[in-house]
Amino acid sequence: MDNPEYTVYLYPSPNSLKVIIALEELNLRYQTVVVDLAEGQQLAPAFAALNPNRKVPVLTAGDLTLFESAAILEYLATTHDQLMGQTVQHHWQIKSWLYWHAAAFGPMAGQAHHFRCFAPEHVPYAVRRYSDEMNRLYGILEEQLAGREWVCDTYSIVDIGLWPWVRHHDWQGQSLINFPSVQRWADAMAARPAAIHAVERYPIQLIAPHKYGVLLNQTAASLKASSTEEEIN
Ligand SMILES: N[C@@H](CCC(=O)N[C@@H](CS)C(=O)NCC(=O)O)C(=O)O
Repeated sequence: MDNPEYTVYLYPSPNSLKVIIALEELNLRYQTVVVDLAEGQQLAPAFAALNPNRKVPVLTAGDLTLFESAAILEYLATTHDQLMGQTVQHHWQIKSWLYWHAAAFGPMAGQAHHFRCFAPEHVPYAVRRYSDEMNRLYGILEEQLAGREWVCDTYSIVDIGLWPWVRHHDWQGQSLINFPSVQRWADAMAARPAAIHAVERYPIQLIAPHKYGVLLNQTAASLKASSTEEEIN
């Protein structure tokens, strides 16, 4: 593609999917670079220069480099003046829910996935803790969606941020039978062309258990060592 406005560094995972859905909804031109997390490409100095936290997604737009999926969603919505409400009050309501998604729903879902599906040892306390917390959060989302088409009334980046996690509610130990408004909303999200495109183009890619090491054994010292190693080579 000639001179796309945006480059997305991604791995087919919920956080990366959000960015693709937003770009598609906004009808923007972008290119993608897959960062192979299983091979530890996120730890390479060239990637650490884009995101000091060494995780995907990252978005670049000219001289600007952004990390954290919620910041990227907010940037795209604000820059293109869409998906972020029309009034000041609505805008801040959307921000509250965006932060809720980034600080509560997403991280707790990630921990639930980890302890329920991927942890090398079974830890009943952690499974219960994160499954219960997800159940509580689905209850909050259900209350919010009852009588509303979208989380903040009109379609927004909050819907885009939440849906890639809700798609995997079973990994979080939840059934949407208990959350009928969430089910109705998730079906509506799944039917949007932007979401259809994103999941077809980037189907979730699970990392093979024998490759978990690179994800699970990161410490400050190991990150430092990986940057030094790559610099020498
Ligand atoms: N809060 C971050 C989370 C990003 C994140 O956890 N990305 C994962 C993939 S979904 C990752 O890059 N993991 C690589 C690693 O942990 O080494 C966001 O919303 O962008």
